[in-house]
Amino acid sequence: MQPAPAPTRRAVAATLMPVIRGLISQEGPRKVGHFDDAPEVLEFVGSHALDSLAPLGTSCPDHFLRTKIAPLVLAFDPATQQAADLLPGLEDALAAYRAGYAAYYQRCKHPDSPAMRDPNPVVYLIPGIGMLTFAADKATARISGEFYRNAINVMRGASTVSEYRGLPEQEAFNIEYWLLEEAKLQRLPRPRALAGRIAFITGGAGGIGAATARRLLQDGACVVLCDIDREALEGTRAALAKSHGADQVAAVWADVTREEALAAAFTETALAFGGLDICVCNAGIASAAPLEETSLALWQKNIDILATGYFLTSREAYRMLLTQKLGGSIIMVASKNALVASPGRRPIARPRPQSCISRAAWHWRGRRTASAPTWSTRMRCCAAAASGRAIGGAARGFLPEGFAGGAGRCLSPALAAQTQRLPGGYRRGHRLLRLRDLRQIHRQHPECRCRQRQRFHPVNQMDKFVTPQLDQAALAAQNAPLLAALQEDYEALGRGLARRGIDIEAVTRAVASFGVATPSWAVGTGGTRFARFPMPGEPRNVFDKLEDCAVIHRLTAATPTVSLHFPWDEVSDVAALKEHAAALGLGFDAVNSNTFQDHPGNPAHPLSYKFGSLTHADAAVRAQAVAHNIACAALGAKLGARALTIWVGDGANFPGQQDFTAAFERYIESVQAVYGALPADFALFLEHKMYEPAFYATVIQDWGSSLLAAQAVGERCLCLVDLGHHAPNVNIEMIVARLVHARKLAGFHFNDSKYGDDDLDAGAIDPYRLFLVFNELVGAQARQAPGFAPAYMLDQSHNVTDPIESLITSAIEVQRAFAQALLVDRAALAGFQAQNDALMASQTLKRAFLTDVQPILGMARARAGAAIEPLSAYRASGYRAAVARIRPAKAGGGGGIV
Ligand code: RM4
Ligand code: MN
Ligand code: MN
Repeated sequence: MQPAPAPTRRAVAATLMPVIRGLISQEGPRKVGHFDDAPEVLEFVGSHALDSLAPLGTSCPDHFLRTKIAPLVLAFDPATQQAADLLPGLEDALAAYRAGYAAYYQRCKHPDSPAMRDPNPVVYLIPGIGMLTFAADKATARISGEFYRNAINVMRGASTVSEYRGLPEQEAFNIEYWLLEEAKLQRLPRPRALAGRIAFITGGAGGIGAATARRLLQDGACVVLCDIDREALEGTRAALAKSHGADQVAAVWADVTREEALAAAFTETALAFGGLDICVCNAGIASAAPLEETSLALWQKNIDILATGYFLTSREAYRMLLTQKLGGSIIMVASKNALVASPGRRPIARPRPQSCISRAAWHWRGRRTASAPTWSTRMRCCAAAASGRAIGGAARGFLPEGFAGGAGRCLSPALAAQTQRLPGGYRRGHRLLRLRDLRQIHRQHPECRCRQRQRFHPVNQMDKFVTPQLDQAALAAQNAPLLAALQEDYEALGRGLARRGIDIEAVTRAVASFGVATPSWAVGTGGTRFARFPMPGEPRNVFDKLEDCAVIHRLTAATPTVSLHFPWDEVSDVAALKEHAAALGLGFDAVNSNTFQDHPGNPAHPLSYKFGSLTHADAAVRAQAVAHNIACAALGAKLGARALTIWVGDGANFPGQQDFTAAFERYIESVQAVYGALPADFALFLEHKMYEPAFYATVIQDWGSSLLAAQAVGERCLCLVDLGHHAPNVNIEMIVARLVHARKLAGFHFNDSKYGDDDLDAGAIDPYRLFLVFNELVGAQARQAPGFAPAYMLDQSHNVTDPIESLITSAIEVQRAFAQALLVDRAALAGFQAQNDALMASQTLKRAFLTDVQPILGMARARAGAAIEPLSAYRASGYRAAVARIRPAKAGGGGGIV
């Protein structure tokens, strides 16, 4: 096969490398890549013999210790295919390679063999394109490539003389896993803090950029210097290469105001190292002129470099981070002097053109999850002293402590104060742009006010909100000492399950894709009818609540969505709320309406719900409740939710107080009115509850009433089961079976209880019941019950625990019950049922329930970049104490959520 032309080869490699890097760095340390399209490589990958020679493996021990016994060959024909055609099959190709490697390890291992090493390929061969190699650092990646080149020469040489043969597998294994080799590996120095990370720095040829590069290099990162000054660029590159090794540093020219130049610079970055982890937007200019002397051209130049340049750089970086799905950091360096002039110093210019940028404190975080592996990205812009003292504290959070001035130095005290005392500024989402100091209009932006609190939400304190310990790198470090034991337990469990005919990987995959929504109302302490005992750092508003929910998801990778409650969570700027959630990597599950209490001062609820809402005897109250539900659904739709949950406390406290029939009919009529006004495809969930606040008779007291109503209302009206809303000992799993049968199961509010609607943590009292519920669900899933697509949500109230800890626990317990239910031997169960073997049937369930699935849960989390032990990671993070410092303490008092 003819090699593709050089530009195509480079383009294909640049497209492929970040994707491969992302896929093979999900677990364990990040890898750095190397691209080689030397003629001998091209000849080999283009030869007919590739398919037969490559799998034979390399022959010389020295070679395959570096290259692994065989490369991964990616089928590709540059004449007819594009780079994009390679991507869809990549994941499977890698999985197959890993499975092959694991099988090789299993076949050949000895009782005292070291544990299996990273099963991902090192060498990737792409016909017509060349060879990619990936390793823990650049030098190793390059050298691995060179070793494979040697192997190519050996194969070529041998094949011309006679027939090339690889080393017998067992022999190869014995060398690869030679105990002395292992001892050598164990004695390697600990990798530096940023080993395997790749940084891109604009304005990298001098000043702050070069200082940042030096520091990142010291910590082990690979650095791409990007600058417009070719001469300075080469000078700095050469100097840094000399001090830190040529492998570690690359240089690329770009004008940051030009889109195509930046795109090319990032292509070069991918080719040089395989991807990106840290982008430092630093290229700037220092033009200073008093306002009256600032020409339009100067203004424009500033905008081009300092605004457009930052935008283009961060956008390209973000695109690459998205491709890798590994998270990363984008740092914006801005001038502190533009914000607050140093004492005794004239402000550089006041207002100076770039103030509009440098006065903007941006705090932005992104986290993508859903079905994809967890990852997070953070972008911060902090005031950096223009003195060359690196980059202020901007990097705290992912860089080692002390990198840039230590904790608390992220913003200068003056700036921190400014960004936190919000009235008088302008903010939307996470951006805070202060205009006052520009002597511009002093105004409050009405849009930014949240109805809940008559002032801005100071949500911009991300530097304080996210404790560094919650960063992905920190979590990985926390996981590191636990990994070996986890792997061991996982393998042992895998063997045990394999004996039962169960593929542990299939279970782990199912668990990994399982999500349960957190209830926004549960991240604050709840309380009982009697009292509420608030804890430090209570969320003040929905933005804080989302941040707490994000912590839960970050640690568990199990709670990608949040269920909101209106009007508790109502805001006037819905877009900002959505943006905030998206930046935190959260989506929304069913939204809830609230007509079980009055909302004094809220113009949408002038009438009281004391005697009911949707079923109230007074049509005006019913209309008000209906309107509220419709508004909730509309709000939910804007946020991307797909359902509205209605729970009403309507009912009677005394016999005779209410006409049962009339009340139920009014309920149906009201719900029909809501249903009729729902956005297209929106579902309506009816939640039943046995009692409270109505102590004698509740209108929708049980699943029977709920089902009757749902059937009367319409197809998209379904029944939601809150586990706590039943009499003690009620057979909830059977209710689930009935609702599945009727195609009316909306989903769940998971919690646990001993007496009533206790709202205790899921599985806290009766984990077996939770398992039995999941047994029904997994059974329904397995037989593909029609219309079966339940929504999983938590609904709890916390009186004596930290809500975040409780919700973490519950998410894990729900996942555990799901995993256990996946282990039920359904064929055997059906057999025992058919034979009326009651004992064995119940034992079949017990066996699944009693299997310790902890390693599966831990592995799913580890693979998703979450915490193997979320509770200890949370406690170690100091998050609660950190938020307590910025969220004012609340006084205790009367009853809370019931
Ligand atoms: C209720 C019910 C609802 C929840 C409220 C706060 O008992 O469980 O789902 O919205 O509490
Ligand atoms: Mn509920
Ligand atoms: Mn409840």
